[in-house]
Amino acid sequence: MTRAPAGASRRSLPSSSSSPGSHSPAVRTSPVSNLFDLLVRSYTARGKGHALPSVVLTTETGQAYSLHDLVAGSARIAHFLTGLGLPIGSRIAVQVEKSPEAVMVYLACLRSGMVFLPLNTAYRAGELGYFFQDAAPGLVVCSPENRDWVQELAKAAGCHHVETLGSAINGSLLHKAAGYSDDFSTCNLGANALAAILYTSGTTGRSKGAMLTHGNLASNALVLHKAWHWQSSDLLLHALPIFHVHGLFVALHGALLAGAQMIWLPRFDLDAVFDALPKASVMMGVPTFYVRLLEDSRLTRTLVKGMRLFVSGSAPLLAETHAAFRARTGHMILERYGMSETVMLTSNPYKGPRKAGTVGRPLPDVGLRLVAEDGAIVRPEVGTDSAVGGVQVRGPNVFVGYWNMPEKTQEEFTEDGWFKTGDMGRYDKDGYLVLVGRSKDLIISGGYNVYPKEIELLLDDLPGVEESAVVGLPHPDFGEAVAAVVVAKKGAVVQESSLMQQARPLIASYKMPKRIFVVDSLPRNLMGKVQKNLLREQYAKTFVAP
Ligand code: MLC
Repeated sequence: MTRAPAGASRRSLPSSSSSPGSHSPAVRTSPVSNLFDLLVRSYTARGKGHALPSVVLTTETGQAYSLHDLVAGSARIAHFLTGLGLPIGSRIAVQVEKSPEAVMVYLACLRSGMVFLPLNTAYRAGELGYFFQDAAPGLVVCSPENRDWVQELAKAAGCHHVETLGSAINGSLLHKAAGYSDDFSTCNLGANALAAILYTSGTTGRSKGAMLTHGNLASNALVLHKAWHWQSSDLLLHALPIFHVHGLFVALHGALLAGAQMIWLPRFDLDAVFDALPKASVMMGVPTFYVRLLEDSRLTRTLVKGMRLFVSGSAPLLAETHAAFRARTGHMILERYGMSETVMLTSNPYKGPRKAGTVGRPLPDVGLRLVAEDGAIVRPEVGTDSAVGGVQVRGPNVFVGYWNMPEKTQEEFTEDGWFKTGDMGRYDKDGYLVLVGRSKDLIISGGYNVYPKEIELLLDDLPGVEESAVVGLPHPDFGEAVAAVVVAKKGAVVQESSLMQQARPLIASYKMPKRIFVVDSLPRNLMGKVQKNLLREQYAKTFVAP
């Protein structure tokens, strides 16, 4: 029987009635009862009749891990978790460097009925403290060097279990798990059991924990397996972080489900990526990856002749990057669209035209509709662009709600069960979705989401600051970069450099404004609202060459 963990406030499943103009398959729940079992069964099965690679992943230093290594390692950790006496559905908060052992922790959570809560390694104490207070984890796993201060935060949130995991197969977690058996009987709680909580920033400055079930993740992995023609002969170049949907679910699940191999890089390091590319067949990245590859003369057609698929997501890929990549390598990057709450929603086709500036069509099993301001459903129009509407989605991939936030959850779903993504889109003449903006105030920098409100609240609290406005400005490397415009309190003198210095220890570095402009006043409209569009125009050239 599935026990919903305390704090979980789930919405009920949407009805399956479809509206005209929407791509809306019947809502189905996944038949999978545990994602771990699905991945392992599938990995093993795909070996039959094929030369199944005995190695699942190889690290930068050449260490090879077999499926047995991952399964046995995760079994030992699962025993350790169970041995702590934590109730089923306990959150396991993990802020560690990327490593194969971190994957074992993830798999251990899936197997033991715990909920994996990955946290960006860039988060500072203030951010972690919030996540611990909100999610009330049963165990926190952190890097050995952070143990002291993380332990304090965990304790303050009522969590008394803190273990460490380093990237050199070190740390107390592995040490304590070492004595346990390599066999663990998977805890099958059913498709509706929570598998992970992913925190996403919010418009109010408060992050929300998106609750994803085994069924959500399994259904999406199965859909992508087919859509992108995964094969057991694939070698995935994995250079993404594993604390977000892209690296953790889309890339990792794809390779495991296919019985494929991975080259496991701790981060996107150009030299390591160029070393790995000639061996790889699939790479997934944020647009910054492709921009950086293009800036390097080592990127040639010959270098990537063994590749069959380059995927881009998490941020808009500029049409010029798409075109330049095609011209240089002969490859058309496949752009897709998703988010933490829904995993993947749309994709350009594997076979068929991949259109720059579009995110393709809804994936099978994903219901998608565009809703105009007056509530009318926007229909695709053959041969011409459609009107713009808010993107709403539903399907077995769509999360079950925000942790501890029933009201927010209710707000983000329509009465008939569609999730409002906050993105605005239109269909192009071929019915491909084009994202044209966001109804929510969001900056996407190098694939990371940053909500201005969070940074504004922080800046406003600094001594001498009266008010601030944070905007995203065009940036050649990160697509958009965070910038702040600040007004000083009467009589106070504030400077960019000292504001930077004070803010830096308080937030993740990717959220830090790359520039802070001090001005006399912010432009406001007649209603008194700050006109951020004027600020974006005024400072548009800050990071780009004139
Ligand atoms: C790093 N920096 C960034 C940044 N990443 N600044 C803005 N935006 C970013 N994304 C800053 C650091 O703070 C630091 O600043 C300096 O750049 C160098 O840091 P680094 O760690 O050496 O950077 P680098 O390794 O080059 O990382 C850049 C990157 C990385 C693009 C490779 O950010 C990355 O891997 N992004 C992927 C994000 C991702 O996986 N998103 C998926 C979300 S899931 P300073 O000042 O300290 O020197 C999702 C759903 C979906 O959105 O559809 O996929």
